[in-house]
Amino acid sequence: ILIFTDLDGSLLDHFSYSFSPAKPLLSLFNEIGVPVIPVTSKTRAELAVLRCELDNHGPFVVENGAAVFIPENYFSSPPSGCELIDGFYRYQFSKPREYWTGLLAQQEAGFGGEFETFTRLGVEGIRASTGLTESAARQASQREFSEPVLWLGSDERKQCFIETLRETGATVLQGGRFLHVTGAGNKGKALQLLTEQFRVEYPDSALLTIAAGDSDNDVDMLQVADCAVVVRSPVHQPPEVVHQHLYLSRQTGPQGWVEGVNWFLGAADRPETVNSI
Ligand code: 2M8
Ligand code: MG
Ligand code: MG
Repeated sequence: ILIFTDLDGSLLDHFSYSFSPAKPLLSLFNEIGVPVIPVTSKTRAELAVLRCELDNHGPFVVENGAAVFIPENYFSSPPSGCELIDGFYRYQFSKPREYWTGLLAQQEAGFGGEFETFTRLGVEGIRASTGLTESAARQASQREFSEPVLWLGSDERKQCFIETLRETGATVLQGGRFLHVTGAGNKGKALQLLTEQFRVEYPDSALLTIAAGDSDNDVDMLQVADCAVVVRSPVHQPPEVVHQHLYLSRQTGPQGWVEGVNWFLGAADRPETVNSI
């Protein structure tokens, strides 16, 4: 079993960023050797801190699938197409952040005043719009492959903005709070790349992939996993996912995460928690 998970709004509470309700299940997975792989909008700097807190030491995916990081000695042979950086093999799907901030600067002409970028928000602006602590906001600001955008205008104009950016070759993904402007990668491609590495490493194991996420930017990942856990959000509608093995949690955030993962592991304790969309 491989578990691929979104962080914000899924394993971490949307408001408090706590994962306390999931601690017992995470410890169990650590003990029995089930990898829990973060696949997130967050940066490498944020993951460096969070992985320690989560006692998580395996591969991880940053900035919405823009890059995959695999600890140097995690697999017996180095994955192809990767570069060794700071003790990790890095597979990069996207161009660097500067490319996307440049593209966004060009949108000022048509959409001036309707959006803010992380660059312009700065650490204080990021703190204010996310509720992160100052140090966590600073880590969130250290982006390498993408630029989050805070949309200020109407929903209709937002669609127009997204389409305009897509025409220029950007990938635009909706997270819990921000639009993420990045390159060719997405969370689904990242899941497939990592699953392939595990298959090469363990050719005789039948690998089952479970993915968990709460937002539109998780759909690509939910769709390519064998089992999809949609974690209910306290602030927005569940994303639309078409999947044969789908579970929509009743509870939100980490409680919903535990509920959904347990459902697929056959450990759901109350049959009435069954749900589907
Ligand atoms: C941003 O990501 C979330 C993910 O859904 C969002 O779009 O709301 C990112 O900037 C991430 O780096 C940051 O930690 C998070 C905080 O809420 O917001
Ligand atoms: Mg999320
Ligand atoms: Mg996320």
